[in-house]
Amino acid sequence: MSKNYYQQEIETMSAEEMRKLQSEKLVKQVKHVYENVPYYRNLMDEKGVTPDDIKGIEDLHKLPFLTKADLRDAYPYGLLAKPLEECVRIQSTSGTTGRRVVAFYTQNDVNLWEDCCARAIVAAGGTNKDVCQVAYGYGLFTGGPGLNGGSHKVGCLTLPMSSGNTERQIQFMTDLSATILCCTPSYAAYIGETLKEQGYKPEDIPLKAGIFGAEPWTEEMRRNIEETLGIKAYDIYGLTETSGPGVAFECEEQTGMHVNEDHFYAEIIDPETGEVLPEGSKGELVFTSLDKEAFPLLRYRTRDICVLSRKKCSCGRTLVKMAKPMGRTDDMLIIRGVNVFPSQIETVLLKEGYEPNYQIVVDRVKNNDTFEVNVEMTNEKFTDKLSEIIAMEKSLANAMKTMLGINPSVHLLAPKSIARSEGKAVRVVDKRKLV
Ligand code: DLL
Repeated sequence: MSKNYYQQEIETMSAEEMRKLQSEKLVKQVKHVYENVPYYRNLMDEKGVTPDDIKGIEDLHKLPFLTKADLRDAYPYGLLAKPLEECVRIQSTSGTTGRRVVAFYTQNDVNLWEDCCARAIVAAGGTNKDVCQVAYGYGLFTGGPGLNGGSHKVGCLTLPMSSGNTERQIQFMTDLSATILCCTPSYAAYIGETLKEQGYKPEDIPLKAGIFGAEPWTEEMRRNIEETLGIKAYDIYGLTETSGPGVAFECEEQTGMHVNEDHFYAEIIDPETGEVLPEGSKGELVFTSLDKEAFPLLRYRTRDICVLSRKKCSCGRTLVKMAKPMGRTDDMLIIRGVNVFPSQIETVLLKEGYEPNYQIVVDRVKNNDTFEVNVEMTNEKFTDKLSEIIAMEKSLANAMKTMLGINPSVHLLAPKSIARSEGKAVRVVDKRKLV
């Protein structure tokens, strides 16, 4: 049995004790939100629910859901539950202003978030003897700051690398003998391949573990990364709305991620009817943050399709486990760790004077996402001069990069060359087979 706990009492708490703790926190949290977030109070009033109706977790289903559309409506301060003077940080998702989620944190929120990440690092075998290389993006994205904070809490020597500059990643990794790597699985695979090309064998690489998440990845990819880097690869899940990485993390059993359910209560619902489904059912994952102060979301619909399990885990943790997300209920793509909605591409095309006749093609070549956008030229823009076409492609790619934060390769096609569909247009061809 594993002794790798960061907060053993919580991580191995009995189901009854956990439910009691969650119930106490929920009652307090609902009062806090009702009193301080007029937006959510209105939703509760519309449903005819008051804080007095919520006596424990068994009453959670009475509360209204929150969706990404609510976050957009309430942007930027409408869901804030603490005065700005008490907030010390924001983090945000990638995307346009319209899609952007801005999450606020008090110092206590940051502290609890970092605890969640510390649990993940310890579950991956991390101690204060480790050198933890954080190669998630730093800045508004939650990956870098979250794992950085967790790594400090564990007492690892933290290398705040951020993503990119692979040569430098390898240099620091080898010179400083990094033992834990935190980044997206696709970047881990890319680092692995580069190391291999440079002649490194798994036994020459100092790493022992990796904590990879922020995008879907398969068991095949896990095996591939584990073999190339000579490590054990652990999954980690989270979203900006609930604070970031560390909502759930994998233990040595590697059969799903333990949800930090003392902070985030998980439900699975039928995405069509909103009905709560029993354990083991596949449906949309919904989270309630039980003790976040500044940005506490109640019954937030993640759009991730998932399954929960309370099967006993050999690591000794009693925290409920979530399977790897099995897709989404919306059309969001995650390309190189960045959230991309087809509607964003459409917005750029219309702004730049194109018709919305396009197709996004995503693939994974050598473990790296490729991102192509095929766009029809309009009759007005049509030209057969190569230099003009190249210039137009470049300018469109730049406009998309500004909108999305990542660079697509844009191909202009002759008018009417993208097949018209009789039903829904096929806007996305995802060849990565991630689930
Ligand atoms: O991706 C937070 C994060 C950072 C998680 C670093 C793990 C590691 P967002 O950018 O808001 O936040 O994207 C959240 O990414 O709803 C899922 O669809 C997807 N996602 C996150 N982790 C995983 C994972 C961060 N382990 C969205 N497997 C979520 C599959 C994941 N999908």
